[in-house]
Amino acid sequence: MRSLGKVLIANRGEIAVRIARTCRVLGLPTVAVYSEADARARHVHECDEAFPIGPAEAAGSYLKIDAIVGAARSAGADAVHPGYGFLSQNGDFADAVAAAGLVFVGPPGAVHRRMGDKKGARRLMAASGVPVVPGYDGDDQNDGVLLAEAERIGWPVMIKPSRGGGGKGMRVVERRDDFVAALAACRREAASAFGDETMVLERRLERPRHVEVQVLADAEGQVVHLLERECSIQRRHQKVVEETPSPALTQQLRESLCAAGVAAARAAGYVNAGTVEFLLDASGRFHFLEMNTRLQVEHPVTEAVVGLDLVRLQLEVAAGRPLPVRQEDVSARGHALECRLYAEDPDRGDLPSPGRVLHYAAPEGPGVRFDSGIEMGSEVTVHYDPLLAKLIAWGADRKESVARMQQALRETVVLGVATNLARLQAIVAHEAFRAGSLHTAFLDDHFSSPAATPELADDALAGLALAVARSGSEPAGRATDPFESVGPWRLGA
Ligand code: MV4
Repeated sequence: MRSLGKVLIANRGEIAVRIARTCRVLGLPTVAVYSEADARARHVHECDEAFPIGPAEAAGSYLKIDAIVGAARSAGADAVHPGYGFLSQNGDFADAVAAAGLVFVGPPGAVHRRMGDKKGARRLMAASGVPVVPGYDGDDQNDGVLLAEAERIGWPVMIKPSRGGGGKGMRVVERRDDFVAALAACRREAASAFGDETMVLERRLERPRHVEVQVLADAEGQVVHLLERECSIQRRHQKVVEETPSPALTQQLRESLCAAGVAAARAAGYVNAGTVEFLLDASGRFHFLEMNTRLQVEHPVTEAVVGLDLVRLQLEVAAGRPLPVRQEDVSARGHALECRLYAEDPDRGDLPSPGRVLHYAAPEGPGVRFDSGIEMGSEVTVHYDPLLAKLIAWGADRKESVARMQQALRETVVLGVATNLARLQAIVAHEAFRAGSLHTAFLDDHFSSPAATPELADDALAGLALAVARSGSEPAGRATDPFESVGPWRLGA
């Protein structure tokens, strides 16, 4: 066992701020890294030291293994926390950190590679008794073999690149006649995106729910689960609202799902915090989809109901300590919801909306948590994910967490960039959402027309008026007409 010292956070935005918070609580010094676009970003302000690592483009900075390991060395860091996205699931990064004599806060490279390959992961899971979607994960990748396997599986079939996680590069094929052309297109895309054209085939499940299991494992082989999260409300493979417990599970189903999550983690030889994704079909059967070998964006809902700090547990396990929680100590209290606040423009097909955050107000109150990566004056650029903040609401039951979330959304104000705030308000107010009737086509079914998302609520407009009044007394150099600085906001109809 080693005790951790200085932690370099190899990330930006809200997750870097989140990780820095726990490090500070634990008394661990923190090191930020930043690109040229982020010299004045919030995460830099929240850390004790900061090192520049390259240009705005992530490929030259947050994705550059040498630059980050170099910064860790210069800073005299002892550990590197990768956050999510960027290099967090890159086995070569995990190995490079370890080779530099530093602790990687996550599983070793071999585990990332093992689970980052769908063909191998499916086989490993099936061999370990974890149910997978009926499909094909064989080595023989000839057109004829794949077509015959697709016929056996039954239409519609999904073609998924073996190396493409999170929905990247997958295609649905409705009938035999379209298969060979779709396969060729998938291979071309996968070859350029992943340098590997291996495909797996799966039966396309109809309107499945996405339910995932949070697992934690230590270096001694202890594995526990921290129950499930439901993440069915997504658009273009981007999650928007998540919750725990899932309204879809009976206690019996929950137990078998969570046991399957633990079995998956054991089969993977897992260490640290990870998430096992399942699809739940209409008949209540669940199927392994993939494993995320990192902390998830939506981890706060789990923290809210189980009362644990996942980043702290990650750091402890990474330091070689045994897990301080046994399975029998884990229990859920109440219900938690998370809404992701994105800088994207509902009037422009949800395209990212870069700009300066002129003003924002965070929600407060019982059971409310706001994890943000921004501060007044923050610049939202096109270079990175447009996630501004996450609102998390806890309640004694789903009804209370939903009501608290509605209040939290009413209190939230962001001026200067367009956001999906009104969309979030409409989602949590929707009767299908209130009924817990969630599935992966929820947003397409209920929110594809702009009319489904009304203008922002009156409370938010009151916040706008306040901010407009304040912006009138701002220093020179900003827009002189307060209404100009309001950006995409509109008053009235
Ligand atoms: C599927 C599926 C239906 N059948 N696989 C999307 C993200 C990636 N992790 C897997 N995804 C899906 N895989 C089979 N065999 C439907 C989806 C899917 C989806 C899954 C979860 C949440 C939202 C989704 C939206 C579209 C498609």
